[in-house]
Amino acid sequence: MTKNNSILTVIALGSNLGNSQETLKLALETIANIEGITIKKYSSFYQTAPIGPEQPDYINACALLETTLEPNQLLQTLQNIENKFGRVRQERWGARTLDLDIIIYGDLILNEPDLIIPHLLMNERAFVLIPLAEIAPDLIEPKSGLTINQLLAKVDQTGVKLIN
Ligand code: A4P
Ligand code: MG
Repeated sequence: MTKNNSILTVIALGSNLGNSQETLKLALETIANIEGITIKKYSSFYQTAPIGPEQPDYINACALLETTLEPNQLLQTLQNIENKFGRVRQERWGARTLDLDIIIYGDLILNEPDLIIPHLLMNERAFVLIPLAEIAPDLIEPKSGLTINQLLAKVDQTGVKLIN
């Protein structure tokens, strides 16, 4: 917890349809303008091989936020932004113009039908852990108690390339 009861939070950004780099930039600007959210840091953009059905490569990034929004308010806010960017939900894990996931919310562990925090698959996904290690290597993932760098050491890091 930091001042004003704001919570240190991580979100992951992904896109693999349209101009994905532009989409992520605009999404970060949109998030930065939301009352109750401050972006502390954001990572470089990475080109990543798709996990799931055959589809184009993704552009992925992570951002470290401070927020006074409750987890469900934050989810709703991020979903509104996804919708604004023209996201149409089709097949699970399929291609999308913008995907915004809550990865970590302070030390909260939450298991609700529509919101699981920390993100269920973050510890297996190099496309989340590599960008996150760039901005918050020593942050602790509350379920495992391990740092991002420790989690990263356990995953296959192939298929994730830094974009210059
Ligand atoms: N939901 C539950 N927990 C969360 C959370 N922590 N953050 C619920 C955000 N949403 C959460 O998500 C489905 C529902 O998950 C939401 O309605 C919310 O209530 P969605 O975004 O509509 O659908 P999805 O993203 O297709 O499903 P899912 O299971 O969230 O997929 P992922 O895990 O987001 O994976 N490969 C690469 N290289 N890079 C990627 O970014 N992304 C995916 C999507 C697959 N392969 C990828 C990438
Ligand atoms: Mg999602």
